[in-house]
Amino acid sequence: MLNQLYAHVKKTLPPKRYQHTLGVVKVAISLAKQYNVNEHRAEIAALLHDISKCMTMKELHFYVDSDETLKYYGTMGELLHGFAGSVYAKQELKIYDVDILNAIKYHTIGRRGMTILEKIIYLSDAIEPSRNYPNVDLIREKAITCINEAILFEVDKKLKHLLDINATIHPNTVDMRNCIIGEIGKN
Ligand code: DGI
Ligand code: FE
Ligand code: FE
Repeated sequence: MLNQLYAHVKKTLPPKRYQHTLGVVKVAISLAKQYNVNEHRAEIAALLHDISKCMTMKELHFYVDSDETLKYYGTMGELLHGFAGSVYAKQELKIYDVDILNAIKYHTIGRRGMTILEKIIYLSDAIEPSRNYPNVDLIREKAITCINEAILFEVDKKLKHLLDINATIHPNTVDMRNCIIGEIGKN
């Protein structure tokens, strides 16, 4: 079953995107060990997180459900691929584990109250070995000691970039940040 999933992802994604996916799998398995999360579930979620990344807008809209929030951001493929990916994983690949499906769904924009598996996939995506941006090594170090602090650092970097380029900011991204700050306060 796992071998078949790897073959399917390899066939579906261009080589560079597949290499990125393998990087996310590697980091996600190591973080799963670190945070006592089931490694098999982390592997599947990481493997499938970008399965819809290369879909056309038409394909994306075929899979995305009519989520209220997405109505306002539905023209942006970047923000849709996680949502489409989770529906695709369920419908086409028969993945029924809700935590895995949510980890795929929210890996780009996050959400309030993420589970540890969702956080692992979100962060692994941002720090896998081929990612290269200022302070990525600092986030990699923080990921080992405190996943919330690592995510906060990464989200702040992302928000600054989105503000710089005058992009719309999805409310989930802000919700995730507020929620993580609350969780860090309780540590
Ligand atoms: O699919 P990947 O490239 O591996 O990574 P990803 O799923 O995190 O997608 C990254 C893209 O998502 C990047 O171009 C920034 C964009 N993004 C994330 N949150 C927001 C956002 N774009 C906008 N406009 N608003 C957001 O809140
Ligand atoms: Fe993605
Ligand atoms: Fe990714």
